[in-house]
Amino acid sequence: MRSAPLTLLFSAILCAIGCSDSGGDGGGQTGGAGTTGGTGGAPGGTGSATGGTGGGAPGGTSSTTGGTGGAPGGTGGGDSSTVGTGGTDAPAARTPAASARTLREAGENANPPILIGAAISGSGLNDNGYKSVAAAEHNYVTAENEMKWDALEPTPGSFSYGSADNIVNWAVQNGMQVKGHTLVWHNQLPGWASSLSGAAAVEQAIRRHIENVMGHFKDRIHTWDVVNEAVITDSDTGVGNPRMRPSVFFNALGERYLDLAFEIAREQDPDAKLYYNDYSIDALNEKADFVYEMVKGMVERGVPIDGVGFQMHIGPPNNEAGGPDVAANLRRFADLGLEVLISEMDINRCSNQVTAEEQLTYYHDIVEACFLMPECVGITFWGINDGRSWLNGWSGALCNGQSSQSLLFDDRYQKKETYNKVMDALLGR
Ligand code: 9MR
Repeated sequence: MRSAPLTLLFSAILCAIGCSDSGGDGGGQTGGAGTTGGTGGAPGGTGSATGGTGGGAPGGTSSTTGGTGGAPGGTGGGDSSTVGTGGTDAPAARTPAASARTLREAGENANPPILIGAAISGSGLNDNGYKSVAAAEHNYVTAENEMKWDALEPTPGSFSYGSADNIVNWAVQNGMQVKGHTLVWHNQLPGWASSLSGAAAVEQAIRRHIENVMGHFKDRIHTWDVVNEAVITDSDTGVGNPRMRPSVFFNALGERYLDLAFEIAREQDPDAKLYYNDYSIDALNEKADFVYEMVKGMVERGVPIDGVGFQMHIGPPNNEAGGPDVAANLRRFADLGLEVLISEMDINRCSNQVTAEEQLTYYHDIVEACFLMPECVGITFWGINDGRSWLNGWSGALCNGQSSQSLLFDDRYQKKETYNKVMDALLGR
C-alpha cells in the first residue's frame, strides 16, 4: 500500500516541523509520510492467543529520497487497547524488551515490535512437540509448501484449500499472523501451468490464481509474497550474470509480469502488505544489486509493492552474509520506502563450509542487523527443528545424509546454542 490520503500528507507536513505521536492502538499505526518520503506503516500488533488481531494499517507515502515513516503498531492484546509504538516519528533503532521467556515475547515486547516467524509444515502439526514449540516461540507463520500453486490449484480453475486451511486456522487460533507464500513463482507449479503459452493465457492464469487465493484467505491473511525468485545468477550464491529468470511468466509477459501480479494483488486487498521475496540477495552481491534496481524501478513506476523479503538461506548452496553487509543491504532497500524482512532464515552446516562458530556469529549478527532497523518488520526461520529441515534431503545442500544442523531446535525440541544467539540479538545483547 503506497498511496496516502490527503490527511496523511497534511500530517506529514506537520511532522516535518516536529511532531510526536502516541502510537498505535493495538493494531498497526498508519504509516507516516515524511516530506522526503517515508516507509509505509508496518504490520500491526501481533495479537495474542486471547484475541487482538491487530491488522496492519495502510502505509504512508514514500518517495525515492528515503526517510522513515510509520513503524509497526503495538502488540495487540485481548482488547486491542495496548498503546502501540507506531507513528510518524519512528525511532532510529528498535529498543529491545528488558527480558523475555520466548523469542515471540522478545519480538512482541520490543519497541517497535517485530514479528518472529517460522515455516510450518502440515506434517509438523501432527506432532505435539513441534506444535507447542512453534506456537510458543513464534507469532508469524509461513506455510512451507501448502500454499504454493501446485498445492492450491492442481487443475486449472479448481482449488484445493484443505492443507493450507489447516495451517492457517491453527495459526489464527494461536494468535499468529500468516504470510501467504507464494502467489507467483516458477517452481512448484502444476504441469498445466508450466506449459501455458501466450501472453493472454498466462495473464489470465495469474489473475485467476491471485484472485481466488487472496479471496479465499482475505479475512485471515494480510501479508503476501506476491512474486518469488524472479531473478537468477550463474551461481546460487548470487554471483555471475544476474538477469530475469526464464519462466512461464517471464517468457510470455516479460518483466511486466511482476507489475501485473502486484497490481492484481492490490485490487484484491487494498490493505495487504505485498512483498517480493528472493534468496542470495542477503549480502551486497550482484544479484542483490540487480534486485535493488528492479524493485527501485517498480517503486518509481508506482507499482504497489510494500516490501522485500530476504530469504537468508546462509551456506551451501546459497550465499554467506555477515551482519554489517546485511545491515547495509537492508538499509538501501528500506531507503526506497519499503519494509524489509528476513523471510526464510537457516544456516546450513553441511560440508562444514560454515563452521559451528561461524554459524553462531551469523545467527547473532544477522538477526541483530534486522532487529536494529525499525523498517525490518519480521524474522522468519525456515522450519522449527533440524531433523525436518528442507536442506537435509536436497543434494545441492551437500548434506549426504547428514543433518544440516541449520535451525534453532534439536529433534527433541530442545533449544540449541543458535537459539540463545538469536535471543541475545533480540534482547540487545
Ligand atoms: O522448504 C521447501 C521444500 O520443502 C520444498 O521441497 C522446496 C521446493 O522448491 O521449497 C522449499 O521452500 C523454498 C521456499 O518456498 C522458497 N525459497 C526457497 C525455499 C527452500 O528451497
